[in-house]
Order: sequence, then C-alpha cells, then structure tokens
Amino acid sequence: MQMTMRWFGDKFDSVKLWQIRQVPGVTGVITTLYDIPAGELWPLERIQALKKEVEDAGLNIAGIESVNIHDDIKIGRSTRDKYIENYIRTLENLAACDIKLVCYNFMPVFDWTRTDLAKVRPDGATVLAYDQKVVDSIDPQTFFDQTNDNSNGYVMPGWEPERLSHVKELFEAYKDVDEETLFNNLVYFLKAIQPVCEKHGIKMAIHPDDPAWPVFGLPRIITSKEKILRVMKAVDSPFNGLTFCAGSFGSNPKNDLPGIIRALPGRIHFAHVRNLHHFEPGVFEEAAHLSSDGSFDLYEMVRALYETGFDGPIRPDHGRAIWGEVSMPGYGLYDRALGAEYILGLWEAIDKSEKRLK
Ligand SMILES: [Mn+2]
Repeated sequence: MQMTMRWFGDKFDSVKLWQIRQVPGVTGVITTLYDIPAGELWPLERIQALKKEVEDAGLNIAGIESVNIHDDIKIGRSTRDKYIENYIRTLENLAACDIKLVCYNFMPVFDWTRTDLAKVRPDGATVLAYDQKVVDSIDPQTFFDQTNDNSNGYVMPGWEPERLSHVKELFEAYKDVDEETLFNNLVYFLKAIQPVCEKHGIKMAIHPDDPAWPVFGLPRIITSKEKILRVMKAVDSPFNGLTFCAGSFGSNPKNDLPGIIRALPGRIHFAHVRNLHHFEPGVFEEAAHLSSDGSFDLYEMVRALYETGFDGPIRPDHGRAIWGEVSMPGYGLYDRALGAEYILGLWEAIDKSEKRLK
C-alpha cells in the first residue's frame, strides 16, 4: 500500500507539492493533465514535464486520475474509434514514463454529483453534501451552473466548463443510451485497449458512479458489487480493475463496502478511503474519516484491503474544509492530511497485530 494525495497540477490546485511532501507517510501523488480535454492525445513531453515536477518535489506519480473518456465512446458513436486510438497512444506515452495506473470513470454527462459544496456542520467545518430532493427539483443546466458558481473559483474534476457548456445537447445525445448500451460501450472500449494494457502492464481502474444510482435520468452502471463483477467478468484480465471508492459505493447504504473489497481480490488497483454520514436514503454528507464521525467502519474497510493483499495506492479522497482553508471543494490539504494519518494508523495497527499472531 502506498499513501498518496490527489494533486491537480500547479496551475489548478491550492495545495503545493512541497506541502504534500510534509504529510508523514504520503510518498506520491495521483495527478493528471487537467487542461487536456477528454479525447485528446497526451503529448509525451507534457507527461515527462509533469513527472519531473513531481519527482523534483521528492514524490512520485503513483497513478493518473483521470484520463477522461470522450462522450462519443460512452455514447457509442462511429467517431469513437478515433478517440480510442488517442486513448491508446496516451497510455503508451504514460507507460514510456513508467506510469502504469489509470483511474477513469464511465459516467454520462455529469461526473460526481453533490447538491451542496459547503454544508456547515456543528463544529463549523464545511463539507460536500447530497440531497436527492434537490436533484429532483432542478433542471440539469441550472444544477450545473449552481455547482460551478459555488466552487470557490476552481475548476472541479468532471465539471469542466468547456464540456458542460452544452448540457442540453449532451442530454440529447444520450437519450437512446440505456444501461445495457452503456455497458456494451464500456466493454467495447476495454477490449480495444486491452492489448496495450497487457503489453505495458497498465492497470486500468474504473471509478464507481457517484452517487450510485441514476441522476437526471442518465444511466449508471458501476453502482454495486454485482454490477462491477459483471464488468470484471466481461473483460477478465487483471489489467481491467477497479478504483474502490468508499464514498461512491457507500452513497447507497445497501452496499456492503468490506464485502465489495473482498469480492474483488487482485482486481482493486487503487482505493479512495473516506467516510459519509447518512441521514436518510438519498441524503448524506461527507464526514471526517474517523469511523465515529460517520456511517462507515473505516477499520473494517482497511482490514478488508489488507487481508485481500491490496498493494496499490490509497488516497484519503475528499476532506472537510477546516481551519479556515480555502481550496477546491473537498480538496483542501488539512483534512485530507488528517485522513491520511488515520488510515496509515489503522494500516500499521492491523499489520503489526497480524505479524504478532504469526
Ligand atoms: Mn472517489
């Protein structure tokens, strides 16, 4: 296991590499070329420069989150092969820089969805929160505009204005794409990239849908243990793997998080470990990582990762906004650092007690 933090690049992130370097036990970042639109080729020189920047700061690139998938691939348009070709060449360029973990998602139009980016908790911290009633009462364009207006001026992952400036047209394009079509388009994409993944040892790690049910009538296909297992079986290769995301799967309280981890030994390549507090079905907020602050048992989650031999990067995913920090919502330094230390503490305790028993 390697503890990491997500970093969006110097131009886009309020947090600096030197600050991440000072978080004990955090040895790498999960990063991206944030300014390259989905579907375009990542130039080798840009990846080399990014790698040098991270390594000069005393960290490594543990993986990419994300190389985004062009909507034409998800929709299944005839133009998809051109975008898949770009994707393959991007994977080759990443492999040439020894970067061999790629997180991506297959959500139509909207990436992750929250209805409040700064919900105030009793202690004064603010967190991202979700209320299905708000989503049900609003049209997608208004929702998109509100989300961007409340992002502290940062461009948020999955909410890139150039892509989402045409929400209506995107919805129109997806109108004939149901769950089965989306699943088949995912399998088509995965089969097309398999040869390059196998050749270079690139682990693909699909991120679950967040929240884990359809929003605004758009299909969602990575929402439960059964559904992710179907994707794993459709392309049964270790290079077709999962990003286990506690907050995404856990948005549905029916999902047994340690159970999902234990069902996928060897296929989880990357983990987002955090906590949510559920109020009622469809209404939750992002809690602190500590088990007692939310609805999840972080000990059981980390234990399941440990016992299934997980050896990829973990990141503490989102954090609360605390101590006056202003950042991209969910991506401040302070609370993610607290989360990283807590997860590292759980891991050390489990590791040492296991070894003592032997
Ligand atoms: Mn996640």
